[in-house]
Amino acid sequence: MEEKRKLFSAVQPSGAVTIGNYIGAIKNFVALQDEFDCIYAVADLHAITVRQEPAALRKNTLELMALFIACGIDPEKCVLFVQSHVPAHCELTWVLNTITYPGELSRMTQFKDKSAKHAENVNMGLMDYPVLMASDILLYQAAAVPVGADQKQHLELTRDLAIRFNNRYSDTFTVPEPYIMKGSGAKIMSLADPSRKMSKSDDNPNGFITMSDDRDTVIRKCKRAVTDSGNEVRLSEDKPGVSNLIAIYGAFTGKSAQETEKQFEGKGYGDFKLAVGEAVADALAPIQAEKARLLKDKGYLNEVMKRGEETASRIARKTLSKVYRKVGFYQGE
Ligand code: ATP
Ligand code: LTN
Repeated sequence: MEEKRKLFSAVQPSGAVTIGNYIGAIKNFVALQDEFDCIYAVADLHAITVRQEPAALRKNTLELMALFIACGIDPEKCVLFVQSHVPAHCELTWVLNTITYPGELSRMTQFKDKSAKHAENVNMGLMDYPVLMASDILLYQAAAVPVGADQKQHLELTRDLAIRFNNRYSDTFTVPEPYIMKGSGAKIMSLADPSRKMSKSDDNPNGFITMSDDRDTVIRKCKRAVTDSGNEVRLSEDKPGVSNLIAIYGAFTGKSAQETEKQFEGKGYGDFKLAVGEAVADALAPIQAEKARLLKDKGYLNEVMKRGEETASRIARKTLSKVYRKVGFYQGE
């Protein structure tokens, strides 16, 4: 049997998952599970680079695992695990740190944004975040990494580190390709300010829709979404608010921008926003129901995580021991 190419991605359990995370990342995780050998992690080590309430982090980890499965990731086809359960992630990070330059990390956009946002807690972990992310990917020899557009810079660093290591110590890592959706789905913007990305850590909850928002909340947030002057539903650079809603509508209904423009020809923003809200709420309802059902069966979720941990550890160990051998760590002879 021909071996499929490997794919890795992760989401942080750092709060309520937004429809931006879903459209930019999780939806693709589901779509790619037949084409690739997929490994998906709950990135709790990454999450603590900004302060987390311990009880909330524990709860969010379990919830994210349930959400992955509720969205359609099949634990029989994919490896699903929690990052901190596999120590190799930290171990490889240490080695990769020794071939990473501080300047490469301090100029990362996410580091600059998050340092500004969490000025009271600019820690080394926040700066080292992309090296941990590179370790996640390289441990599994992933060829493809589905992420939203905001992670492109981190993927470039991952590629640089893989190439640098391979050149210094001989071929060890697969150099991964980012898998970023084409079009506007790769970066869903805030409903309150379409010049900024939709983010779960936004202080204004009207900016984002979470995967657990109820129907009324979803419809209210869509109705309130900032749109542009005029009243024509049309995809255009000078209509960032409407274009963003067209992308969201498309992601949940499968309709292209042209189809949506046609559907709402001659109708105003009001009708369109209501339709977006209803489409999102309709799509979220079954996911929410399935997630609630899964959360009642903690035994099952724990078992999935355990199985994932075992498979992930096995693959990761193999790469790590290769790395340790190449850098010259004595491993018994
Ligand atoms: P925060 O917004 O708090 O910084 P985040 O949501 O960006 O966190 P993650 O939970 O790690 O961080 O993101 C998970 C995945 O969702 C990543 O692949 C990321 O690129 C993608 N993603 C995040 N926000 C968006 C967005 N607005 N549009 C599309 N994809 C997104
Ligand atoms: N930093 C990512 C989450 C993440 C990730 C990864 C994504 C952690 N490790 C490895 C892809 C591959 C984010 O989306 N904010």
